[in-house]
Amino acid sequence: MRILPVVLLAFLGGRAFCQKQILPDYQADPSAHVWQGTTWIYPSHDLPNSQDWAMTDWHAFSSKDLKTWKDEGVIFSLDSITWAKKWAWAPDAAFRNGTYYFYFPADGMIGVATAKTPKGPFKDALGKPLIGKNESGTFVIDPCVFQDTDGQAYLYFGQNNSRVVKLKDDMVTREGDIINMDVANFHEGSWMHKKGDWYYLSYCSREAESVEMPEYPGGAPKKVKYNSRIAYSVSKSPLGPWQYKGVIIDNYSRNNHHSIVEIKKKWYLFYHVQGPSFFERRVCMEPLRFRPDGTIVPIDLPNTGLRKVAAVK
Ligand code: FUB
Repeated sequence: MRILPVVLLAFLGGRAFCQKQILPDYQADPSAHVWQGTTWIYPSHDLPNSQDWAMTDWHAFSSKDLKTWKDEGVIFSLDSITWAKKWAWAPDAAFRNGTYYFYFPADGMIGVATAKTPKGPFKDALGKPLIGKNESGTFVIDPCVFQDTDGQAYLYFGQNNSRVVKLKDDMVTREGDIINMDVANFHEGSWMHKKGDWYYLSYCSREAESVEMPEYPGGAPKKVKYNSRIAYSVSKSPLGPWQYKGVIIDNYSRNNHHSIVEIKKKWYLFYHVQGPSFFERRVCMEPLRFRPDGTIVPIDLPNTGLRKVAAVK
Protein backbone atom coordinates (compact mmCIF):
# COMPACT_ATOMS: atom_id res chain seq x y z
CA MET A 1 0.00 0.00 0.00
CA ARG A 2 2.85 2.38 0.71
CA ILE A 3 3.92 2.33 -2.92
CA LEU A 4 0.52 3.55 -4.16
CA PRO A 5 0.96 7.29 -3.56
CA VAL A 6 4.33 7.20 -5.35
CA VAL A 7 2.91 5.41 -8.39
CA LEU A 8 -0.12 7.71 -8.42
CA LEU A 9 2.03 10.81 -8.17
CA ALA A 10 4.31 9.63 -10.97
CA PHE A 11 1.30 8.88 -13.16
CA LEU A 12 -0.59 12.09 -12.45
CA GLY A 13 2.43 14.31 -12.71
CA GLY A 14 3.69 12.53 -15.82
CA ARG A 15 7.03 12.21 -14.08
CA ALA A 16 9.36 9.38 -13.21
CA PHE A 17 11.87 8.89 -10.46
CA CYS A 18 13.88 5.97 -9.23
CA GLN A 19 17.46 7.08 -8.55
CA LYS A 20 18.79 3.58 -8.94
CA GLN A 21 22.54 3.13 -9.16
CA ILE A 22 23.38 1.09 -12.27
CA LEU A 23 27.20 0.98 -12.34
CA PRO A 24 29.55 -0.19 -9.58
CA ASP A 25 31.16 2.37 -7.28
CA TYR A 26 32.43 4.85 -8.29
CA GLN A 27 31.72 6.13 -11.77
CA ALA A 28 30.46 9.51 -13.00
CA ASP A 29 29.87 11.66 -16.11
CA PRO A 30 28.14 8.84 -18.06
CA SER A 31 28.24 9.17 -21.87
CA ALA A 32 25.92 6.51 -23.28
CA HIS A 33 25.76 5.16 -26.84
CA VAL A 34 24.05 2.28 -28.61
CA TRP A 35 26.09 0.20 -31.03
CA GLN A 36 24.83 -3.01 -32.67
CA GLY A 37 22.00 -3.37 -30.14
CA THR A 38 24.25 -3.01 -27.08
CA THR A 39 24.24 0.07 -24.87
CA TRP A 40 27.68 1.31 -23.87
CA ILE A 41 28.49 3.77 -21.10
CA TYR A 42 31.78 5.65 -21.04
CA PRO A 43 32.05 7.27 -17.59
CA SER A 44 34.73 8.96 -15.55
CA HIS A 45 36.28 6.57 -13.03
CA ASP A 46 36.21 8.18 -9.59
CA LEU A 47 38.79 7.06 -7.06
CA PRO A 48 37.51 5.74 -3.72
CA ASN A 49 38.44 7.98 -0.77
CA SER A 50 39.82 10.61 -3.12
CA GLN A 51 40.03 14.21 -1.94
CA ASP A 52 40.39 15.62 -5.45
CA TRP A 53 39.40 15.09 -9.12
CA ALA A 54 42.54 12.97 -9.46
CA MET A 55 41.18 10.27 -11.75
CA THR A 56 43.68 8.39 -13.92
CA ASP A 57 41.83 5.92 -16.17
CA TRP A 58 38.50 5.10 -17.80
CA HIS A 59 36.39 1.92 -17.87
CA ALA A 60 33.55 1.10 -20.27
CA PHE A 61 30.33 -0.71 -19.35
CA SER A 62 27.99 -2.60 -21.67
CA SER A 63 24.42 -3.88 -21.38
CA LYS A 64 21.95 -5.60 -23.66
CA ASP A 65 18.93 -5.18 -21.37
CA LEU A 66 19.67 -2.00 -19.35
CA LYS A 67 19.47 -4.12 -16.21
CA THR A 68 22.79 -5.90 -16.01
CA TRP A 69 25.95 -3.99 -16.84
CA LYS A 70 29.28 -5.60 -17.66
CA ASP A 71 32.46 -3.83 -16.60
CA GLU A 72 34.64 -4.13 -19.72
CA GLY A 73 37.70 -3.08 -17.71
CA VAL A 74 40.16 -0.25 -18.30
CA ILE A 75 39.82 0.95 -21.89
CA PHE A 76 42.29 3.84 -21.70
CA SER A 77 44.46 5.59 -19.15
CA LEU A 78 46.75 8.56 -18.66
CA ASP A 79 49.64 6.08 -18.84
CA SER A 80 48.83 5.73 -22.56
CA ILE A 81 49.56 9.38 -23.41
CA THR A 82 52.69 11.45 -23.24
CA TRP A 83 51.21 14.97 -23.16
CA ALA A 84 49.22 15.02 -19.89
CA LYS A 85 49.63 13.51 -16.44
CA LYS A 86 46.41 14.41 -14.58
CA TRP A 87 42.64 14.84 -14.65
CA ALA A 88 41.18 11.89 -16.55
CA TRP A 89 37.73 13.46 -16.59
CA ALA A 90 34.43 13.17 -18.46
CA PRO A 91 34.87 11.39 -21.82
CA ASP A 92 32.71 10.65 -24.84
CA ALA A 93 32.88 8.10 -27.66
CA ALA A 94 31.79 7.80 -31.28
CA PHE A 95 31.66 5.21 -34.06
CA ARG A 96 32.30 5.93 -37.72
CA ASN A 97 33.56 4.00 -40.74
CA GLY A 98 34.37 0.85 -38.72
CA THR A 99 36.39 2.66 -36.04
CA TYR A 100 35.51 3.62 -32.45
CA TYR A 101 36.73 6.99 -31.20
CA PHE A 102 37.29 7.85 -27.55
CA TYR A 103 37.41 11.60 -26.77
CA PHE A 104 38.91 12.37 -23.40
CA PRO A 105 39.91 15.41 -21.37
CA ALA A 106 43.29 15.32 -19.65
CA ASP A 107 44.86 18.24 -17.79
CA GLY A 108 42.48 20.74 -19.41
CA MET A 109 43.05 19.55 -22.98
CA ILE A 110 41.08 17.16 -25.17
CA GLY A 111 42.58 14.17 -26.95
CA VAL A 112 41.24 11.38 -29.13
CA ALA A 113 42.05 7.67 -29.17
CA THR A 114 40.90 4.97 -31.60
CA ALA A 115 40.08 1.26 -31.49
CA LYS A 116 38.45 -1.42 -33.57
CA THR A 117 36.03 -2.47 -30.82
CA PRO A 118 33.94 -0.37 -28.39
CA LYS A 119 35.93 -1.72 -25.42
CA GLY A 120 39.28 -0.95 -26.95
CA PRO A 121 42.14 -1.26 -26.48
CA PHE A 122 42.19 2.43 -27.46
CA LYS A 123 45.38 4.08 -28.69
CA ASP A 124 46.15 7.81 -28.71
CA ALA A 125 45.44 8.79 -32.32
CA LEU A 126 47.46 12.00 -32.51
CA GLY A 127 50.21 11.84 -29.88
CA LYS A 128 49.14 15.38 -28.96
CA PRO A 129 45.88 17.12 -27.95
CA LEU A 130 43.10 17.61 -30.47
CA ILE A 131 42.26 20.81 -28.58
CA GLY A 132 45.00 22.43 -26.55
CA LYS A 133 44.95 24.89 -23.68
CA ASN A 134 44.49 28.63 -24.25
CA GLU A 135 43.15 28.44 -27.77
CA SER A 136 39.43 28.65 -27.23
CA GLY A 137 38.72 30.97 -24.29
CA THR A 138 37.22 28.21 -22.21
CA PHE A 139 38.40 25.41 -19.93
CA VAL A 140 38.97 22.54 -22.38
CA ILE A 141 36.96 19.73 -20.75
CA ASP A 142 33.82 17.63 -21.26
CA PRO A 143 33.97 16.62 -24.93
CA CYS A 144 30.70 15.58 -26.55
CA VAL A 145 30.75 14.34 -30.14
CA PHE A 146 27.58 14.50 -32.20
CA GLN A 147 27.19 13.17 -35.75
CA ASP A 148 24.36 14.83 -37.58
CA THR A 149 22.06 13.02 -40.01
CA ASP A 150 23.98 14.63 -42.91
CA GLY A 151 27.20 12.99 -41.63
CA GLN A 152 28.84 16.15 -40.25
CA ALA A 153 30.48 15.58 -36.85
CA TYR A 154 30.67 18.25 -34.16
CA LEU A 155 32.78 18.35 -30.98
CA TYR A 156 31.18 20.36 -28.14
CA PHE A 157 33.19 21.23 -25.04
CA GLY A 158 33.92 23.88 -22.43
CA GLN A 159 33.20 25.22 -19.00
CA ASN A 160 31.23 28.45 -18.43
CA ASN A 161 31.74 29.30 -22.12
CA SER A 162 30.24 26.83 -24.59
CA ARG A 163 32.34 25.94 -27.62
CA VAL A 164 31.97 23.71 -30.67
CA VAL A 165 34.21 22.76 -33.57
CA LYS A 166 33.46 20.65 -36.64
CA LEU A 167 35.42 17.44 -37.20
CA LYS A 168 36.56 16.13 -40.56
CA ASP A 169 35.47 12.73 -41.84
CA ASP A 170 38.49 11.09 -40.13
CA MET A 171 37.07 12.25 -36.74
CA VAL A 172 40.55 13.18 -35.48
CA THR A 173 41.07 16.43 -37.41
CA ARG A 174 39.34 19.74 -36.76
CA GLU A 175 37.61 21.55 -39.56
CA GLY A 176 37.37 25.34 -39.39
CA ASP A 177 37.42 27.62 -36.39
CA ILE A 178 36.31 26.89 -32.85
CA ILE A 179 32.89 28.54 -32.57
CA ASN A 180 31.64 30.41 -29.48
CA MET A 181 28.02 29.69 -28.66
CA ASP A 182 25.75 31.85 -26.56
CA VAL A 183 24.00 29.33 -24.26
CA ALA A 184 21.89 30.49 -21.31
CA ASN A 185 23.05 29.34 -17.86
CA PHE A 186 25.77 27.12 -19.35
CA HIS A 187 28.25 25.66 -16.90
CA GLU A 188 29.75 22.44 -18.36
CA GLY A 189 28.94 18.87 -19.41
CA SER A 190 27.54 19.50 -22.92
CA TRP A 191 25.41 16.80 -24.52
CA MET A 192 23.83 17.02 -27.95
CA HIS A 193 20.97 14.93 -29.30
CA LYS A 194 18.57 15.41 -32.18
CA LYS A 195 14.89 14.51 -32.19
CA GLY A 196 12.86 15.26 -35.27
CA ASP A 197 14.30 18.47 -36.68
CA TRP A 198 15.16 19.92 -33.24
CA TYR A 199 18.67 19.96 -31.80
CA TYR A 200 18.80 19.67 -28.01
CA LEU A 201 21.89 21.00 -26.25
CA SER A 202 21.70 19.86 -22.63
CA TYR A 203 24.27 20.72 -19.98
CA CYS A 204 25.05 21.32 -16.34
CA SER A 205 23.52 24.68 -15.70
CA ARG A 206 24.55 27.49 -13.41
CA GLU A 207 21.40 29.25 -12.52
CA ALA A 208 21.96 32.55 -10.83
CA GLU A 209 19.64 32.02 -7.92
CA SER A 210 20.37 31.79 -4.29
CA VAL A 211 19.31 28.35 -3.11
CA GLU A 212 19.40 26.44 0.12
CA MET A 213 21.50 23.31 -0.29
CA PRO A 214 24.58 21.71 1.28
CA GLU A 215 27.77 23.33 0.10
CA TYR A 216 29.20 19.81 0.14
CA PRO A 217 27.16 16.61 -0.12
CA GLY A 218 26.12 15.63 3.36
CA GLY A 219 26.97 19.05 4.73
CA ALA A 220 24.53 21.35 6.45
CA PRO A 221 22.18 23.29 4.17
CA LYS A 222 23.31 26.84 3.49
CA LYS A 223 22.63 29.49 0.91
CA VAL A 224 24.78 29.02 -2.16
CA LYS A 225 24.96 31.36 -5.12
CA TYR A 226 24.46 28.83 -7.87
CA ASN A 227 22.41 25.70 -8.14
CA SER A 228 23.83 23.09 -10.52
CA ARG A 229 21.17 21.22 -12.43
CA ILE A 230 20.80 19.66 -15.89
CA ALA A 231 19.09 22.12 -18.21
CA TYR A 232 18.64 22.40 -21.97
CA SER A 233 18.29 24.74 -24.91
CA VAL A 234 16.97 23.97 -28.39
CA SER A 235 17.69 25.13 -31.91
CA LYS A 236 16.96 24.21 -35.50
CA SER A 237 20.74 24.12 -36.11
CA PRO A 238 23.56 22.28 -34.29
CA LEU A 239 25.36 25.63 -33.99
CA GLY A 240 22.45 27.62 -32.53
CA PRO A 241 21.08 30.21 -31.90
CA TRP A 242 19.91 28.52 -28.70
CA GLN A 243 16.58 29.03 -26.99
CA TYR A 244 16.61 28.16 -23.28
CA LYS A 245 13.92 25.63 -22.29
CA GLY A 246 14.56 24.97 -18.61
CA VAL A 247 15.66 22.30 -16.17
CA ILE A 248 15.47 18.54 -16.87
CA ILE A 249 16.65 17.23 -13.50
CA ASP A 250 18.03 18.39 -10.18
CA ASN A 251 20.33 15.69 -8.75
CA TYR A 252 20.65 17.60 -5.46
CA SER A 253 24.41 17.54 -5.85
CA ARG A 254 26.89 20.33 -6.37
CA ASN A 255 28.17 18.37 -9.37
CA ASN A 256 26.30 17.09 -12.38
CA HIS A 257 26.84 15.42 -15.76
CA HIS A 258 24.58 13.39 -18.02
CA SER A 259 23.76 11.99 -21.46
CA ILE A 260 20.48 11.48 -23.34
CA VAL A 261 20.05 8.49 -25.65
CA GLU A 262 17.28 6.73 -27.57
CA ILE A 263 17.32 2.96 -26.94
CA LYS A 264 14.78 0.70 -28.64
CA LYS A 265 12.48 3.66 -29.37
CA LYS A 266 12.54 4.92 -25.77
CA TRP A 267 14.57 7.83 -24.46
CA TYR A 268 16.75 7.67 -21.35
CA LEU A 269 18.72 10.07 -19.21
CA PHE A 270 21.99 8.82 -17.69
CA TYR A 271 23.38 10.98 -14.87
CA HIS A 272 25.28 10.79 -11.62
CA VAL A 273 24.75 11.81 -8.03
CA GLN A 274 27.48 12.78 -5.64
CA GLY A 275 28.16 10.61 -2.68
CA PRO A 276 29.24 9.11 -0.35
CA SER A 277 31.75 11.95 -0.61
CA PHE A 278 32.25 14.93 -2.91
CA PHE A 279 34.62 13.00 -5.18
CA GLU A 280 32.77 9.65 -5.16
CA ARG A 281 29.86 9.66 -7.60
CA ARG A 282 27.39 7.04 -8.75
CA VAL A 283 25.68 6.57 -12.10
CA CYS A 284 21.90 6.28 -12.43
CA MET A 285 19.41 6.30 -15.30
CA GLU A 286 15.82 7.43 -15.75
CA PRO A 287 13.33 7.18 -18.60
CA LEU A 288 12.95 10.53 -20.35
CA ARG A 289 9.73 11.74 -21.89
CA PHE A 290 8.94 14.44 -24.41
CA ARG A 291 5.72 16.40 -24.73
CA PRO A 292 4.00 16.63 -28.13
CA ASP A 293 5.55 20.10 -28.61
CA GLY A 294 9.05 18.57 -28.22
CA THR A 295 9.79 19.94 -24.75
CA ILE A 296 11.17 17.56 -22.13
CA VAL A 297 9.08 16.49 -19.14
CA PRO A 298 11.21 17.37 -16.10
CA ILE A 299 12.22 14.51 -13.80
CA ASP A 300 11.49 14.86 -10.09
CA LEU A 301 14.05 13.11 -7.92
CA PRO A 302 13.45 12.70 -4.23
CA ASN A 303 16.13 14.30 -2.12
CA THR A 304 16.72 11.00 -0.38
CA GLY A 305 18.29 7.59 -0.98
CA LEU A 306 21.60 7.79 -2.81
CA ARG A 307 21.76 11.48 -2.04
CA LYS A 308 22.44 10.77 1.61
CA VAL A 309 26.16 11.22 1.50
CA ALA A 310 28.94 11.84 3.94
CA ALA A 311 30.61 15.22 4.23
CA VAL A 312 33.95 15.65 2.51
CA LYS A 313 36.81 15.44 5.02
O1 FUB B 1 34.45 14.49 -13.46
C1 FUB B 1 35.19 15.68 -13.41
C2 FUB B 1 34.37 16.86 -13.84
O2 FUB B 1 33.27 17.03 -12.97
C3 FUB B 1 33.76 16.74 -15.19
O3 FUB B 1 34.64 17.02 -16.24
C4 FUB B 1 32.64 17.69 -15.08
O4 FUB B 1 31.68 17.58 -16.09
C5 FUB B 1 32.11 17.40 -13.70
O5 FUB B 1 31.21 16.32 -13.71
